[in-house]
Amino acid sequence: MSDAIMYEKIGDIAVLAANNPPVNALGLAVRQGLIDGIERAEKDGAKAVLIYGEGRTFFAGADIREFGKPPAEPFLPDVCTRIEASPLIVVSALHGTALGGGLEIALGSHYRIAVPKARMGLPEVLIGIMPGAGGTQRLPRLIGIDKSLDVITSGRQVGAQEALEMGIIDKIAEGTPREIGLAYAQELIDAAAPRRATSEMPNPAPVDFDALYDAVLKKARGQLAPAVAVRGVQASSELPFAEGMKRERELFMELMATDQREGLIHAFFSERAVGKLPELDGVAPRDLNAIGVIGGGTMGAGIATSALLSGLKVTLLEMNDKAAEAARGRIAGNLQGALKRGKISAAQFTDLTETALNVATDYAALADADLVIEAVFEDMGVKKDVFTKLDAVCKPGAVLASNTSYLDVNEIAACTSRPGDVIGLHFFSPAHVMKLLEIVVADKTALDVVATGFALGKKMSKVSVRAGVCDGFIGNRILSKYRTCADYMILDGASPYQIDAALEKFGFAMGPYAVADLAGLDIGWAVRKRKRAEGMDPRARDFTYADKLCEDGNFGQKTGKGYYDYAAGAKARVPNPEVLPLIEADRATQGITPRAFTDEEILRRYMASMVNEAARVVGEGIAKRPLDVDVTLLYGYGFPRYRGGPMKWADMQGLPALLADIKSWAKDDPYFWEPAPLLEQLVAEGRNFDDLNKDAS
Ligand code: 3H9
Repeated sequence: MSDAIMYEKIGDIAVLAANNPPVNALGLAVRQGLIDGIERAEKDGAKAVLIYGEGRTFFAGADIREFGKPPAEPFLPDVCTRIEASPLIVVSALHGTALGGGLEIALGSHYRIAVPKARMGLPEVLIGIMPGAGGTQRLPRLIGIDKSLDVITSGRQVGAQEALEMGIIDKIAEGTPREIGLAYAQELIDAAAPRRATSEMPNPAPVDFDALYDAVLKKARGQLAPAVAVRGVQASSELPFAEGMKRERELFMELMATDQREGLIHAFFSERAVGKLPELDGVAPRDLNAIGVIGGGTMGAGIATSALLSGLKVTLLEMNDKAAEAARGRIAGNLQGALKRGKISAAQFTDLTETALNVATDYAALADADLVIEAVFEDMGVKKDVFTKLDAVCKPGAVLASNTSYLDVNEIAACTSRPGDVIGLHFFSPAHVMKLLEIVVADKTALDVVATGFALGKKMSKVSVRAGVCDGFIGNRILSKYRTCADYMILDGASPYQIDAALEKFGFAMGPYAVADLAGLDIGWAVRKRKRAEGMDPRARDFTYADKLCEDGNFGQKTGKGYYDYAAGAKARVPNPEVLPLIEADRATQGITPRAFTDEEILRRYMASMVNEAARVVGEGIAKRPLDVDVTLLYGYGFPRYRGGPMKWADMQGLPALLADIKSWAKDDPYFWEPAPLLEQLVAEGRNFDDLNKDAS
C-alpha cells in the first residue's frame, strides 16, 4: 500500500484514508492506493469500505501538475469504475472541497455523506477541460440533465445542503469525515443496504443539446470547454454507460490538447505564485487592525468598503463634514450591495457602518492607524502635501501608502522622514469589486512593509502583484502602450469599432474604446494634455480627434456619448456618428491616406505592442517575472483568462514570429516598435517567458 492512502480495518469496515497534503490531489500514488485498498478490503472480509480525506479536504481533484506529462496508469476513470464495481458497499465521506476527480470518486462510490460545510463541484471547465472520470456520465444519471449541466458548465461549487437537495449526496452529518463515514457505513451494513451503482441507473431524458451547445458557447465568449462538456452530458443520455465513458474520454483528451487548457492552468498556478517572493521568506508583516483612508471618492470609498469587509476598522478622512458624510453614504451604498448579495447579514451591515467605520476631517484621527492609504487627486503636489501631514501625525511604524496609479512613489516617500514605511498600493476601481492590487515597492521601502502590503491584500481577498516604480507601474504602463498602438491604427485607417470588435472576438470583455467610454474620456484627455505640456518626444505621433470629442462634452457613458452613443443603454451601444468625421478630419490634416486593416493585423499589432512593452517591464525588473504581468493583465485589464495572459499567449504563439512582426513594423516607425532587449535576448537563446518563470521559482 502507498502512504498516500492509509488502510485500516475497523470491525466490518475497511477504511481508506487519503493522506496527500495539501489538498489530497489524485496523483499516481493516490490512484494506485485506492485500487490497492479496494482489493485488500475485498480479501479482508470487510462488508463496507469508507473513503475519506485526512487534512483539510476530500480529494480536490486530479493532480493538475501531472497534466501535459504522459498519463500513467491506473487512470482515474478506471479507479472510479473499480470502486463502483466492488461487491462491498463503498461510502465516501466528504469534507472541505470535493472537486473534479474528487467528486467523481464519490460518484463512483455507492453512498455519499458530507459534513455541513463541505462543498463540491466539477470545476474542470474553469481550467479548460471537462470532467474526465465519469462525471458527465454518472452525475446526469444521478440528478438529471438540467441540474448536471448547471453544475458542469458553470464549474461552480455546490454547498452540502444544496447538494443534498439536488440528490448528489445522500446525507449530511456533523462530525469529522471519519466519524460520520464510519457511522453511516455501519448504518448501511446494519440495514443490509444494497450496493448501488450510479452507472447502472437508467439514461437520463434528453433535452435539445444542439441549442444548449450554441447557447453555452456564446456565453463563454470563445472558451470551448463548457460547450464541449455539453456534448459529454449528451452522451450520458444517448449512449450505454461504457460507450458514454469512451465518448467522455475522447472529448476530455481533445480539450486537454488545447492552448486554452494550457492558458487556464497557467493562470491557476500563476495567481498562486504571485504572492510567493523569496525576499519575503520569514519576513513578518506589521500589525494590521485599524487603517486610515484619505479621500472618500469612488476609489477611497471602494478601498474603505473592501477593508471593512475584511474585518479592519477604518477611519476615512475627508476635507469637510459634507464630503465626509457623502463618503459615508458611498460606503454604505457599497455595503448595501454586499447585503443584497448575501455576503453580509443585516447585523453585520449595522456593525460595519456604525462601529467599524469612522469618518473624520482632522488628520489627528489617523494617529493610531496601522496603515493609511491615500486616494486623493492624482497630482504630485497634492500627494506630497498629504504625506507631509501623515508624517507629522502617524504613529511610528505605521505604513504610509499611496494609491497612485502613475506617480513616482520614491518622490512621495522622499518628502517624509520615514521613506522605509512608504509603499504604493494601487487598487483598481471599483476597489471593493476588482481583485487586482499592485504593491509598488519603492527604493527604500522596508521588507516588512512589503509583507504588510501582501498581508492586506490577502485579508481583502485580492490578488496582489509586486511592482517596481515607473510611470504606470506594470499594468498602466503596458496599457498606455497598447492603447497608443490602437490609436495609431485608427490614424492609419482602422475604426474604433473594428478594433473593439476584433479584440472582443479575441476574448476581451470589452474593446479598448468601449473601456475608454466606461472609464471616462476626460481621463485620457488630461493625460494627453499633461504629456504635451511636459513636452512630447518629437518621434511620437499625436492626434486631436479624441480631444475634439471631449471638447464637445462627450466623455463616454457618463455623458451618454463617447465613441459610442448610449441613448439605448450601456449594453445597446451604437457607434456615435460624430466620431468617424473627426477621425477623417485629423487624418486629412496630418496628410495620412487611410488603408484597410484586417482583424488579424489589428490583433497582431495590438498584442505585439502589449508583449513588447511587457518584456521591457520584466527586463527592467518592474515586474519580477512574466507571470506577474500575466496576472496583472488578467485581473485588472480584462485579458481573456483562457489565453493565459499576454506572456503565456506570446509563448504559445512563438516569440520569433512576434519579434519578426515587430521588426518589420519598426521599418515604418522605429520609435514605437523598437524591440525590447529581453525579447531579442530570449529569441536569440531559443527560450521563452515561461523559462524565466521557471528560473525564478
Ligand atoms: C480533474 O479533476 C479532472 C478529472 O475530471 C479527470 C481526470 C482524468 N492539483 O488554492 P490553494 C495546490 S481536474 C495539484 O492555495 P485554497 C495549489 O496549487 C481538477 N495541486 O488553497 C496550492 O499549492 P501551493 C479539478 C493543487 O484552500 C495548494 O494546493 N479540481 C490542486 O485556497 C493549495 O491550494 C480543481 O480544479 C490540484 N488539483 O483552495 C480544483 N488543487 O501551496 C483546483 C490545489 O504549492 N483547486 N492545488 O501553491 C482549487 O480550486 C483550490 O486549490 C482549492 C483549495 C479549492 C482545492
